[in-house]
Amino acid sequence: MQRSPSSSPVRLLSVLAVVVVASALAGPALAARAHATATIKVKVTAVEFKFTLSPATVKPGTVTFTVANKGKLSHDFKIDGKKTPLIKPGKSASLTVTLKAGKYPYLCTVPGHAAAGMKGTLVVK
Ligand SMILES: [Cu+2]
Repeated sequence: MQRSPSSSPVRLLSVLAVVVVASALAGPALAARAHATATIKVKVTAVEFKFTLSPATVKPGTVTFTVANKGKLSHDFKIDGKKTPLIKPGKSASLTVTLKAGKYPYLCTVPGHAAAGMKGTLVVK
């Protein structure tokens, strides 16, 4: 950038101020972009009385479960302390959790459903 000879100190200061503000705004945005990784998507199908997860194993990161209830009763899906609302037959809901490597049990919290088979373990590795 070439400075014109007529640049006054005041003008330089205001240019500096703009640069400072611009980098303050750009800083967090760039940091967020650098840390962002693609969200992993898992399709969950709920029926009486089981869940099918696709894929059944995921890498660590932010995982969005899209739970489709293809059964005839209402179901929900709970994993890592979070759960979807109760999902009516034919409806779906999604749930996003951030998972580290490990094994995460999941289940339907409607009484009796987990015991009947609506549970499993998601492996994150
Ligand atoms: Cu259920």
